[in-house]
Amino acid sequence: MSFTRIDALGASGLAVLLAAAVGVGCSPRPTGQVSSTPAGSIANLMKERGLSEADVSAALQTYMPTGKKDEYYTFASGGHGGNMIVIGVPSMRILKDVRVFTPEPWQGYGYGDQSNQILKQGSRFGKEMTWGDMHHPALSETGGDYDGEFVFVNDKANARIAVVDLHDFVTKQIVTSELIQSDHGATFVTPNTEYVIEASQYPAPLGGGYAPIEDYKDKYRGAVIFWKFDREKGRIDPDRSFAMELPPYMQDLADAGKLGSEGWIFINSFNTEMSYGGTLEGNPPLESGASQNDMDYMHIIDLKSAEKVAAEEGKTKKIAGMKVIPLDIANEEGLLHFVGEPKSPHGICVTPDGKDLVVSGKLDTHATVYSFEKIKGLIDAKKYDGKDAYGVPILPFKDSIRGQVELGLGPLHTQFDNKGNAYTSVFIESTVAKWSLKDLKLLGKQKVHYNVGHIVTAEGDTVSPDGRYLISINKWAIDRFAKVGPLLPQNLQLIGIDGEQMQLLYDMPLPLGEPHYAQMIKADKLDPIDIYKPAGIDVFTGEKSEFAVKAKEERIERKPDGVHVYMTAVRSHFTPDIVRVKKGDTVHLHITNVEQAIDATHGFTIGSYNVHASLEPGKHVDITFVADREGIFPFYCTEFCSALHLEMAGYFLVEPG
Ligand code: RUQ
Ligand code: CUA
Repeated sequence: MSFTRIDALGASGLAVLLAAAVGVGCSPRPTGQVSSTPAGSIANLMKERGLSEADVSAALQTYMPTGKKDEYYTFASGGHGGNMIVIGVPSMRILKDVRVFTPEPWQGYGYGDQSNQILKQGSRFGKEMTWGDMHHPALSETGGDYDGEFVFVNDKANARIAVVDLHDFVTKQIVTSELIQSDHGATFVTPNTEYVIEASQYPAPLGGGYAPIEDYKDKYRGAVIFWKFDREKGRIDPDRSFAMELPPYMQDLADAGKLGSEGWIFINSFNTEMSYGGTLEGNPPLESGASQNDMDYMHIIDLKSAEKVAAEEGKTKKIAGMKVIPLDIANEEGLLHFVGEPKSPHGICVTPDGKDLVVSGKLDTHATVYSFEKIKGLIDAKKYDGKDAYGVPILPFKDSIRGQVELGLGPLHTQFDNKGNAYTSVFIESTVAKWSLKDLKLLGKQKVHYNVGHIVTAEGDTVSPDGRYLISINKWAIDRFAKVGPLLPQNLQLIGIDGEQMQLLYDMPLPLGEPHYAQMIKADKLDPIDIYKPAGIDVFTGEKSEFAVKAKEERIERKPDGVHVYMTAVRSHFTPDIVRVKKGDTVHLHITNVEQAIDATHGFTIGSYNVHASLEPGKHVDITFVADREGIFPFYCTEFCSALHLEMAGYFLVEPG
């Protein structure tokens, strides 16, 4: 019996199916049919647990029997946890917690030389950051579709971008530019991942210097960085990246054009009032100062032309090492246009066909649908409503839009399905609104609990969304789960969207930082490796390490720079298992897990030395530290790897100097 299309059966159909399956109330089960479910037990279960048919339908759509795998991966930002969570859909089981901006011992991330280097790359003004505020993951794309190779994430607090390789789900690179001091319109990729977009949020003097806040209009600026991605190397190339100066409005979310609008970049903004707070100094608070104007500006950037201008002699300035197109050059070259957006817009989303843009504002009840064709026509005809204070031409709002659709209080972010529908989160009323892109009609609403921010649908911001599932990423959970004190988990709600009406399927508490945005990709698009091959791989270069150790070549060597320990790990021993050093020695541990069996992972720790490593099959790790305390320090394997796991241990002996 197949339950795959049960959502289409409706509740009464479900009852019949269930009855047939377990023989409730209908004809008795034919003799000879073997079942582990006693007759009537499902009906009893439903009764005992007070489950409705809708509940059972939801359970059947999300339950994953042992050994069965999820159809989709969702990559959700971990917010101020600085990590990224990988979730299987429809089961909503957590599959991985990828560390990006935050150290984490289980993965050994931030506990060895290699991953420390990655974290160090993200230093700002010489200071190492051990956390980040991740908002928007972006899967790499080919032809506007997710290709399953990489995912990029941002850190709003410290203006950083990271590259996570989906072959092993490990962070490979963090880039940052001191040009800007925060970001939010990040990360978004162009349809072939040529560029990863990072737009600043809070204006500041470009490059990180000081200027009095009273000089806000003159000295403070926004900027957007176009980070060039080198797919061959799987890394961002800062030397081939460039930026564009923007007026000191607060740039918000961004999106890249696709198909007909490919080559264009769209960025929202708020606070075109250029309010900067100062409540104790007699100024209006930032939030009310920033909400005076009826319209803010969508930034429309001609990226293809900007790329050419950036390559020309004398058209850019170097600020904090970044090549920047100044605002006056951008204006001269016609690279930047504005069009009005209703009050404090937040979400901006290009439709799958690349023809329209959906913008919604927290303080406006509509989603506004812009037509790229109209925008392009106005730009070509130079039909402006005037210019802003910084000389940027403003396109007439009325001539740029295709229409508006009334959605409710506080519409934010929009995603799409495969049937021409759009779904918009409505923050203040805690609903998801479904509407038709074609005739801009509201089709229905689904209540969510509570205060939804972003939503994500399956492949929902690509050129070919899948429909199927939507996850409502809610900011509050209030009464949904057993109590755990004042800090509540987040609530990710899975919603089925294949039927006429949306169906709430599952509540998933997530006891980690706030996931802002997520992207959902078909699982079969990913092809992760099982082990590192050959043994001795440095995970952060992807190459065999020069310090890789082979079985039988383990040794301890004293060199001018300290004691080098070449160690292997294999079930169930470390070789060498006694390491003798003198107090004050610098110790270089080079450990290779020489195993090539799936899941034969070992851990390594030396107690009281804050040393830890995760050694997945084939992985090589280097750990450098100073043996600054004499004594006897047991080391052991931290993964229960075998029957003799407890015996996988040794002694680190630090003799008095
Ligand atoms: S957002 S606050 Cu994507 Cu709605 Cu960051
Ligand atoms: Cu190796 Cu436990």
